[in-house]
Amino acid sequence: MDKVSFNIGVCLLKGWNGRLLRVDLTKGKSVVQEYSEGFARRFVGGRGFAVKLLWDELRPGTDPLGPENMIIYATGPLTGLILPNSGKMVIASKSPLTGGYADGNIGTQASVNLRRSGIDAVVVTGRAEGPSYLLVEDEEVEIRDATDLWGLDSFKAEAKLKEAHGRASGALLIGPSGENLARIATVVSQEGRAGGRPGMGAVMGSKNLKALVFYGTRDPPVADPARLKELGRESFQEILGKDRYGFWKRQGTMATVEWCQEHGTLPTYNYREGVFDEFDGISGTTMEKMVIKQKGCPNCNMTCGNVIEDSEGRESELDYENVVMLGSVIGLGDLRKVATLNRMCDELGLDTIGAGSAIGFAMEASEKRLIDLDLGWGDFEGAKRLLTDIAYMRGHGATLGLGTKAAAERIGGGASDFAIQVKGLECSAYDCHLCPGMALSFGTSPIGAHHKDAWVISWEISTGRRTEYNPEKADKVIEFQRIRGGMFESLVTCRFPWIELGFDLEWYPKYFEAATGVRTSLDELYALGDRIYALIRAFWVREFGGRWSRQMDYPPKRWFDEPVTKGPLKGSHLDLDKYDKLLQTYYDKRGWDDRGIPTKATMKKLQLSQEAAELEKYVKLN
Ligand code: PTT
Ligand code: SF4
Repeated sequence: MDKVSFNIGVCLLKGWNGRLLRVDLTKGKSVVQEYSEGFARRFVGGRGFAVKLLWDELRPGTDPLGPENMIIYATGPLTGLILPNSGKMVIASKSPLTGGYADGNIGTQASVNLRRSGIDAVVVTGRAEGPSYLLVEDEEVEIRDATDLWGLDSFKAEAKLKEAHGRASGALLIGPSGENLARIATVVSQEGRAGGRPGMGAVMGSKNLKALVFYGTRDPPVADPARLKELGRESFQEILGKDRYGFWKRQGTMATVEWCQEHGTLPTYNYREGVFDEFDGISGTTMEKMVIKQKGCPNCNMTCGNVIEDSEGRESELDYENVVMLGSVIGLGDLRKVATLNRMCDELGLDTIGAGSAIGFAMEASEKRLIDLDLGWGDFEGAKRLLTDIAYMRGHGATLGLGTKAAAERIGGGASDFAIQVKGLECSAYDCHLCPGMALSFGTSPIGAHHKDAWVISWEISTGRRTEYNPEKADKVIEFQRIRGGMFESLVTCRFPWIELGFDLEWYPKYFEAATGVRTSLDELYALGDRIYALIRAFWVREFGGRWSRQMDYPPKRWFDEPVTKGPLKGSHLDLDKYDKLLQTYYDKRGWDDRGIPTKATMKKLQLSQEAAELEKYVKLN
């Protein structure tokens, strides 16, 4: 197979390596390409790079599982620097689950190593003839045969790659679910990190790409190394001193289980209810007594991956989303059993949110006798079987592996009413029967129902206005989308120091300036977020054309039509008219029209006039 070398040479940009690696698996060729300073300044990195590349280069209507689709692995200017929580990258593509823009964020040594190999992002197109993996070792790039890795679970495949390329290498992999094109297959790394919920694993599988391995030994170029070192030292120290640090180290994201139960927002029985009678069995407090070790991403002193022994004596790394989606959503209240399902998802390369939602959906469909499947609530053995069937796309798994939206359409009989998704992506673990702001966040998330961009639920509940639909909620959603979906996804660094410990956001413009030499402010970084949001929206609209409508920004039907029957919010449900007005307020504030499409004036203000002209070929802009 093709092996090429590239010369690092002198990069005129500071903070960025200034290079993309382009790999065409059909031709077996790779080439390193320099990008312009304008591209770096306008789109910064990570999600910003990804959406611009997809917008410019992906022909609308491309089959997400066809060779022409692109998959992009993009770091940002902060990735891999000795700064808190900087071991992240974005994996993006056109989604086979939703048909729209998609990405995920993963923390892994692979991110740091990619930057240290002198490259900022890898763009993969084509389809290899047989199972392959990409190896980047400093200045050498090679597409290698992966026949002996194909079919292996992600843990076994990663162990083999580490054996071949050393423990310091970093790998991104798919499991059997990606190989078999399950649309809810994600990309995994380090036995418990995952990124790319909307089917990024299936895109890799469709390209016969089992893994990418990165190893690099040079520090990324930065403008002011001394200042950066000082900032790094001070900020790691500040994180250690935060009031919430001790509790965070004990429970990490798992503290949210009890909090959601208390506030009636813990999704239970496929989001029928917001409280779970057996929540104690899966809570952070229960987990604390079971933790055997903690794991995390590189460059992090908050290590949030809590590992426990599962019901079969194996290690399983837990997070809130994993536990709730494979616990209360499916009616299972035993943490060690939940951990077994979680470990299976990591091995098989299935997104735990998509998988838990698919199982909960199947349990309800079975209860309603819409499918011929004997699967009751909390049925652990049945859930195990179904997970395996989804990963291998066989039996009922072949339908459920398409995601709940497509599965419901295939099953019929009203099943769409209880498919808990937006734009085809399953909701993360927050029940919104009485959280209009969080429902708006799910509705307008740029990839489908993910909490990653605007997790406003904590603010919404703490301000005591769960039942109101006032414009402040739209403001809050936009504010969070700018910070989380724009800034963090483009600088590419973990948001947890800020959102979980109250680490000051003003650190980030300082890091950016020390790394790149470019003075910036939070407001400028938020404007970047708005540009990215408008372009992602343009991508969706270009793909969907006449099928696009504001209804695509609606949360699941269940939250409007079926009140919860117990807990503190008993009898509650969302109000469709009020939600629709809140959505309009959101559009108005963003400068989008009543179809949810950015206006010409908005595109111009965001320096997207050329992109607006392209979009006009598909839809008339206001
Ligand atoms: C993320 C989504 C989440 S969000 C979780 S737990 W979470 C689930 N994790 C999965 C998993 O594990 N295994 C698996 N097979 N599937 C999984 N699916 C689910 O995927 C993650 C942390 C977490 S834990 C969160 S919130 C934060 N997310 C960040 C983000 O999105 N951006 C950012 N700049 N910083 C973030 N920090 C936090 O990172 P997706 P990770 Mg993840 C095992 O990928 O597609 O975005 O979906 O990355 O390295 O595992 O760290 O309560
Ligand atoms: Fe990774 Fe958790 Fe650290 Fe964030 S806080 S960098 S997700 S280990």
